[in-house]
Amino acid sequence: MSEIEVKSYTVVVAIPHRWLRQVVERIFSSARVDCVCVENSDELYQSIDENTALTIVDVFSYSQYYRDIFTELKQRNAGLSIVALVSASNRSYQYELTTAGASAIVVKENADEELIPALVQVLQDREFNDAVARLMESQKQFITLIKEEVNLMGKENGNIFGKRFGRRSFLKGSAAAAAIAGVAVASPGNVVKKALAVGEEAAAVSTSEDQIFSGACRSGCNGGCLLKLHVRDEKLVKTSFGELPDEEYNKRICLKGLSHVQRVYDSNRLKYPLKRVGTRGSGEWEQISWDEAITTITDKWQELWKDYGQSSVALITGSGNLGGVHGGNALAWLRKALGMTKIDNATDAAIISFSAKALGTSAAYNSNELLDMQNAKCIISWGNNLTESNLQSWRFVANAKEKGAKLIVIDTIYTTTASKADKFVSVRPGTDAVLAMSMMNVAIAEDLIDKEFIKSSTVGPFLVKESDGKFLRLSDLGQLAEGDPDSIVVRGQDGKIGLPTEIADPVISGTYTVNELKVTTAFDLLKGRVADYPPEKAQEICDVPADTIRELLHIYVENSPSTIFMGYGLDHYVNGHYNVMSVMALAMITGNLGKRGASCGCLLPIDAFWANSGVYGMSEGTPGPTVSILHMEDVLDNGKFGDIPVTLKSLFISSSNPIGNAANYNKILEMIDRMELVVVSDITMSDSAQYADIVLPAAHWFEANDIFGAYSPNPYVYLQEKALEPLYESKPDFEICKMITQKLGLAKEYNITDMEFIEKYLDGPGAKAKGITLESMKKNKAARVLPKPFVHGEGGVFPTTTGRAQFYLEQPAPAYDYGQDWDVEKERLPVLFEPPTEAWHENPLFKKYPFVLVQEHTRWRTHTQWGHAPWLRELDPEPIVKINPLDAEPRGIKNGDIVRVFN
Ligand SMILES: Nc1nc2c(c(=O)[nH]1)N[C@H]1C(S)=C(S)[C@@H](COP(=O)(O)OP(=O)(O)OC[C@H]3O[C@@H](n4cnc5c(=O)[nH]c(N)nc54)[C@H](O)[C@@H]3O)O[C@H]1N2
Ligand SMILES: Nc1nc2c(c(=O)[nH]1)N[C@H]1C(S)=C(S)[C@@H](COP(=O)(O)OP(=O)(O)OC[C@H]3O[C@@H](n4cnc5c(=O)[nH]c(N)nc54)[C@H](O)[C@@H]3O)O[C@H]1N2
Ligand code: SF4
Ligand SMILES: [Mo]
Repeated sequence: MSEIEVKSYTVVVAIPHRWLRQVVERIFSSARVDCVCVENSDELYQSIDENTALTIVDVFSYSQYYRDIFTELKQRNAGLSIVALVSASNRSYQYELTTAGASAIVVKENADEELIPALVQVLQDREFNDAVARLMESQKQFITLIKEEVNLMGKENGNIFGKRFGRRSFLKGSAAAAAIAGVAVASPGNVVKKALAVGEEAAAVSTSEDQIFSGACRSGCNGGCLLKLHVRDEKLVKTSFGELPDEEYNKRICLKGLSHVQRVYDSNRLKYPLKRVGTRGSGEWEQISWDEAITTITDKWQELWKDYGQSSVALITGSGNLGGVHGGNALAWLRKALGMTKIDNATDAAIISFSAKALGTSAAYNSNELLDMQNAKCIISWGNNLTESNLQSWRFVANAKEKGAKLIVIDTIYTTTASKADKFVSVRPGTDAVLAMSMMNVAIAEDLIDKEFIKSSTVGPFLVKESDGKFLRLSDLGQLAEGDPDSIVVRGQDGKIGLPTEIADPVISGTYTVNELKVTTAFDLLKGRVADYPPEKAQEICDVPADTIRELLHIYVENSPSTIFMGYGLDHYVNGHYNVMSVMALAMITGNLGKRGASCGCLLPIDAFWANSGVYGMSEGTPGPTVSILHMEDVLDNGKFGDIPVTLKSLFISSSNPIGNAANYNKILEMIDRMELVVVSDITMSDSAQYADIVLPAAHWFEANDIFGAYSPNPYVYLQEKALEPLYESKPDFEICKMITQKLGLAKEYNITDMEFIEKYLDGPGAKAKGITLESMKKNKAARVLPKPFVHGEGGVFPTTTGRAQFYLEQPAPAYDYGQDWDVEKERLPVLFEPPTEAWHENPLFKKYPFVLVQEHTRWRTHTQWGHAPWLRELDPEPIVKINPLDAEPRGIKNGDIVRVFN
C-alpha cells in the first residue's frame, strides 16, 4: 500500500464509484480544496490524520461495518467531520449512522441536491471559509457537471443513459460507474468506452472485437449457468448467458452472473501470498513470495506429521469453486496424497444423505429434470424458497403454473415464493416430518394410496423379519428355495412365497410366519408409524389445522402427477433427515414418482457421470478421517472423533468460508485459536482469510481451464475455457495444490496441466458412454449427460440397493459413523418425532428467546460470495430482519427500524 501524502486541511473522498468520485473531486478542485481519493478502507485509514477536516464515505461499499469504520476514523482524528453517502432513504438508518459518528448523511440518489449543502454545513466552522463560499458557488456547477458527465457517457455509448437520466436514475448511473471502476483496476485508458459493456442494456455496445470464451458460473447457487465471457484487450468486459443445446434451458442468468466483472476486478481480491505478522485477525500482514508461503506450510506440516500423524492436518472445503479440476478434484487428490483429515461443514447433509438411500445409490439428488415440471399438475415447494434460491428453476414452476398446475408452498414464513402460491401452508419450524406423516395418515385412512405403485416399485410388499429387521430372502426359506439366496421374496394373496417376478399380486399388509420366522410387510410397519399422527394430533405439533392437512393431501393426490420440489428448509434442524424421509415416503405411497410430472427431490438430477469418470483412481495415498465440524470441541478436547483418534493442529481452508457460514461462529473461532497453522486459499479476503496465518491468493474461475457439471439443475457438463490470465500473483487452485505436493515430493500423477486433467476426465467410462470427447467439448462447450426426457426411476425402477423406492431401510447408517450409539430400529422408518434441540416452544429457554431465526439464502448473494459487488450492494445494502407484524407491534418495532438480533 503506497503512503499518501497529506497536506494541511484535506478532504478525503472514499467513494469507490469512479465516476461519482471524479465528479466530487472536480467540485473540490474548483473550490481549491485539497482532496485525496482512496479506494478501500485501508487507504482511507492511512490517509486520515489531524489535518483532515472532512471525509466523504460511501458507506455501503466497505466490507466492514460502518460503525467500526467511523470509530477507527475518529480514533485517528477525533474532530473529523464525516459525510456518509447511503443508497437508501431510511430514517432509522440515518439516525443510526448519526449516532455512529456521521456529521451528515446524503442519499446518493439525491446527491445533486443534498451533497453540497451537507458539505457546506460541516465545513462552515472550519478554516475553510473561502472554500465554503466557493463550494456554494459551485452548487450549480455540480448539477451541471453531473449532467455533462451523463451526456458524455450517453454519447460515447449509444445514448444508453443520456435520455433517461434524471434524479431517479442517479443510482443506475452510479451502478454503471461501478462497473467502470472495476475494469479500470486492470485497464486504465478510455474506460468509459471500453467497459460500459455490462448488463443486458450493454448488449448494444458489445462489439465484434470481443473474444468470446465459454465459462461456467459455479458458485453453488443451484443455478450452474453457462456463460459467455466477453474479453477485450485481455480484459473481461462483460458476461452474458451462453446457449445450451436444449433451447428450453436458455435465456437467462441472474444479477450475480451479470456482475462477474466486479468480482474479477474486485479491489478486495487477494493479490499476493500473505503472512500474518500481528495477532490472528488483527489484519496485519506481510507480503511474501509463493516459495516462502509453500515452504512455510510444508515445513510445518512435516513437523506436525512427525509428532501427531498425517491426520493432524485437516482440509475444510466448500462450494466456492465447483469446477471439476480446480474445485473438488484437486482438493480430493491433495487430501488423499497427504492423508488429510476432512472437516465436514455439515451443510445440506439431511437431504443429500437420505435421498441417496431412499431413491438412488449413486446420485445425490433424485428427481426428474426441470423441463418435466410442465407435466406436473400439482407442485409442492416444501421448505424451499424458489424465487431466491432457485433462480434458474423458478421459471419452470411458473410455466407449469401458467399451464394450470397448482402450486402449494409449505414454509415457516411468508416468502416471495409463498406469495405466488395457490395455497400457502405455514408450519411450525422443524415439524415437517409430522405434517408429512399426517398426510400419509389421511391417505391411508381414506384409501388414497397407490397400491399398484407400492407393490411394484417400493419396498412395501417386502417381508421384514421381526428377528433382525432384514427383508425375507430365499436363503431364509431353507429347503423350499431355489435360486440366488440373496433374492428378496414377497407373499402372494394365496399365501405363496416367491420372487416379485413370480408373484403378480403381492400382499402389502399383514404379519405372517414363514419357515418359523415372524415377518410383517414393510408397508404395514410404515403404517404403524403413521398411525401415531392423525391430523388432530399433528395439528398440535406442527401448528397446521387438521382440516388443512386433509385438504393438502387431497390437492396433492387428486392432481397427480404431482412433484415435490424439496428445499433445505427441511434440513435446518436436528435429525433433518426425518423430515426428508417422511416427505419422500409420502411421494412413494401415493405413486408420485418415476413418471412424467411426478418427482420428489431437489431437482438437481446429478448424474453418475462424475462418479465413474475414472479420475478418482489416483493410486497414491489414503485420505484421513472425516470429522463433523459440529463436534470440533469434543475432537479438540479429547483427540478423538468418537472412536477415531485424531489430533488436529493445522487447517487448510480452500473454497470455503467457515467463519462466515458454519454453525456457531464462536466455536469456529475457538477452533482456529487452537491451531498451530491456519492456511486459507481464497479469491478474496474472506472472513476466514482474515484469521489465517498464511493466505494464498486463488485465481478466479475464468482464469483457468476447467470442466463443470455439479450442483446444477441443467443436465449438462460444460467446458470452461481460460479467458484471462490470473490477476496479480494469484494461482488457480489446482496449481496451488500441485505446488504443495511437489514440494513434498508426493502425487507425481498430479504433475500435469489442467487441460491434461480434463483429458483424463473425458477418458473415463462415464464420458465414453456418452460419446463425450475433448474435441466435442471444445466444439460444443456443453454436452447433455442425461437422456431426454430424464425421469428419475422411470418405469418404477430406482438405482437403490433393492431397485425400488425405499421408505424402509434394511441397513441405515449414520452420515458420520464414529462409533456413536444409535438406534437401528428407529432409523429404518420415518419418523418418531423429535423437536428441535433449542428452538422449541416447550423449551423453558423460549421465554427468554421467543423467536426462531430462519436464515434466508438471498438472491443477491451466494452464501458469503458477491458481498463486495457494488451493483448488488446497491440493491441490498445492509442486512434485513423480517419479523411478523404481530410480533413486532407489541415490541414497538416499526418497518425500517434498526434492531439487534442475538442469541
Ligand atoms: N441466490 C442464492 N441461491 C442459492 C444459494 C444462495 O446462497 N443464494 N445457496 C444454494 C444452496 S448451497 C442451497 S443449500 C440452497 C438453499 O436454498 P433453499 O433450499 O431454498 O433453503 P433455505 O433458503 O435454507 O430455506 C428455504 C425455505 O425454508 C424455510 N424454512 C425454514 N425452516 C423451515 C421448516 O422447518 N419447515 C419448512 N417447511 N420450511 C422451513 C425458510 O423460511 C425458507 O424460505 O440454495 C442454493 N441457491
Ligand atoms: N451466513 C451464511 N451461512 C451459511 C449459508 C448462508 O447462506 N449464509 N449457507 C449454508 C449452506 S446451504 C452452504 S452449502 C454453506 C456454503 O458454504 P461455503 O461453501 O463455504 O460457501 P461460500 O460462503 O460461498 O464460501 C465460498 C468461499 O470460496 C471462495 N472462492 C470462490 N471462488 C473460489 C475459487 O475459485 N478458489 C478458492 N480457493 N476459493 C474461492 C469465496 O470467496 C468464499 O470465501 O454455507 C452454509 N452457511
Ligand atoms: S449466480 Fe447462479 S443463477 Fe446467477 S448466473 Fe450464476 S449460476 Fe446462474
Ligand atoms: Mo447448501
